[in-house]
Amino acid sequence: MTVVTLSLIHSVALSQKPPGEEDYYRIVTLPIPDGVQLEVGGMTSLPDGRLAVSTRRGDVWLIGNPYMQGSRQPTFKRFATGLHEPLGLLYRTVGPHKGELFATQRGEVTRLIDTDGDEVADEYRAFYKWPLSGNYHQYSYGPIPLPDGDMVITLNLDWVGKGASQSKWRGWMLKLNDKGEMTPWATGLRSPAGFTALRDGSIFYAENQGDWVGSGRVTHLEKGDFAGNPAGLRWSGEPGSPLSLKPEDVPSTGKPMFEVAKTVQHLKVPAVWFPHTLMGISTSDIKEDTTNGAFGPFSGQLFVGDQGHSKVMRMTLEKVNGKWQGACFPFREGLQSGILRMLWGQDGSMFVGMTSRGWAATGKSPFGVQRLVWTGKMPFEMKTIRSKPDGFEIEFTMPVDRKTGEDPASYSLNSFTYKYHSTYGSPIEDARTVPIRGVVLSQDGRTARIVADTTLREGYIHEVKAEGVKSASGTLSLLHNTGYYTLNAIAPGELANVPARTVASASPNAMHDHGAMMASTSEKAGVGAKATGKGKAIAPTKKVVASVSAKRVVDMPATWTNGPDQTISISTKPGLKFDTEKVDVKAGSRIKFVFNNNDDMLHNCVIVKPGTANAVGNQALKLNLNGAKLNYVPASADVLFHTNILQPESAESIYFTAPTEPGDYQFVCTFPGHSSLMQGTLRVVK
Ligand SMILES: [Cu+2]
Repeated sequence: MTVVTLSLIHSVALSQKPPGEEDYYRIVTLPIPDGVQLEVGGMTSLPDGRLAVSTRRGDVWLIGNPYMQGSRQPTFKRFATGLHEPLGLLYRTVGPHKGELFATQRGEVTRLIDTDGDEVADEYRAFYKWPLSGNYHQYSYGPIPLPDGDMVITLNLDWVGKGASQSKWRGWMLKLNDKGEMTPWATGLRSPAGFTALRDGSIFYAENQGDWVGSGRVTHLEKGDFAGNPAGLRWSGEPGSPLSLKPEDVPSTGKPMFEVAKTVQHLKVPAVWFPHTLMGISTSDIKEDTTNGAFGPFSGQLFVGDQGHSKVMRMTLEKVNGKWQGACFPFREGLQSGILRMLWGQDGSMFVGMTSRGWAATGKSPFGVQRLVWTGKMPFEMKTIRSKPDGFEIEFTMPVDRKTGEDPASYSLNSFTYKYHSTYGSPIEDARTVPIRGVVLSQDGRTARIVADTTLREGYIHEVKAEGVKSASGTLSLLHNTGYYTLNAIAPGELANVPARTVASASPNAMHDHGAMMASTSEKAGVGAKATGKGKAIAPTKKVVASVSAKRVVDMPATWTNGPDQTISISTKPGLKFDTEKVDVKAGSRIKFVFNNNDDMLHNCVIVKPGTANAVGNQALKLNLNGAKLNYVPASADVLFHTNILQPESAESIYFTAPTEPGDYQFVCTFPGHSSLMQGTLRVVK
């Protein structure tokens, strides 16, 4: 290990460029023959090392030599075809169907049987079926094997402007035995594309932001659990249902989920929240690291894919007072399409299966398979974060420098939560800075105990940053300096021996300061608006002045007695697009601008100066914890006008006077992950 570390330092010193993710995890792209639309829905490995991939187009491909050994190209053989969007594939290794491929189509789990050994399926046998409503959002996933030989599948909710369960068992996880007998396992699911069973049999599933889901999250599901979206409870009266909770038993109060769970029986809080846009935007597959070190220093931890941000994230778990909880961290971005599936290769590398049709992603390719390979270099990372009775303990992947590692100023802690309500998503709620009393660094420099100067808030997400910490050699900063720990329960144990701090940094002040910081950020947005002077001609009504900035005027100005000169209506299209590429307006004319969000996710529309859409989109990303509160609109002179973030199936009209200077102005959605794709031109003409 020492040798590895030294060689890394050597190479850094030579290049003078801080190492990036690519120095530790290489991406190897699998070449795909022309004509194969490999929109990966499911992925499994065969005992001989080949990959089997089911595609959303309905095919199953067997891919030989996926490791491209000896520089040979992979081979593709079509095993099955004509399936209905199979979003899961499993090679059975136990039981009476050992050696068969199981695919989950929209309406059934199907056994694909090759009777004559020519590696083409001859029989497609229904193993377990369920009804369909025909709604586009009725995705079905799995099966995932359990250690006891059973399997689980999950069924998405319909989308009808909100989540709905229009046919039986939508919104459920179902358990299947080898005879094809089904046991309803848990419900409250909304869009459960990824789930896994750990080696100990514990089942975890990943949820996507939506109605009743403030942010992405991973939840431990035991029999009879209710994971939060009430639509599936419609079927709780059916025979075999493990719970009798009804949709009307679940109040939409906007209180945090952990509060509501104190009174709603069966409601299960997540083990780990993945803060929306701070980590990713759409969780997908979950994989436990079973590589025993072949994939790097994270053995036993979990990796979670993200569809929209084309990246893989990392998650650690611990059990405190009988509850699962833990932290998530960034891991590796830059993959070529939207990640749906992850699979361990025989060499301990990770295959990543991707598709982005209709589910746009930052990766520009429509589909693909890539492999993440550990280069053998040790990344300087927070390996894990653990709860302590008076704070957190960070374990690093390598010893840290004593001076920066012991300095409280190298760290910061913030806590926050989300609303639990029928609305789509949630802003960050009740954010507070947690003052740090001190830091105790272990003798070997590998763990730092961060002691809070206030009682931690159970139930809240804790942002743990270690921005100032350097590696023992002093040359490296952390590859990723932030983790998010979901504190369902504060761990018991001994308090660290750190004396209370003196008056200068007493905790109540620190908390106040943070509130002031947030407020001033919002104010700045308003001040910036006035400073640009663009709102001058608008002469808004008094009500408008009181409620919105000059960049977002939602009532028609009183002086527009003849109404607007032009009304523009722009809508969204699936796949992160506006329905309008270009629209012309006359310089200085009065514009009513209607933005319709008829998509199934959140969007805004921001009108910016020519050529600045990408820059404004990037500034929006940097708003971090303040982003949602500010509608992802940065305080920038390049921003001329904007709508707020709009819920799905909602619209907002804003009024503005077009710039007097002709040019190709732009409109852009600055919701994180959208800005590079959701752009259009507002051409101002004489
Ligand atoms: Cu958007």
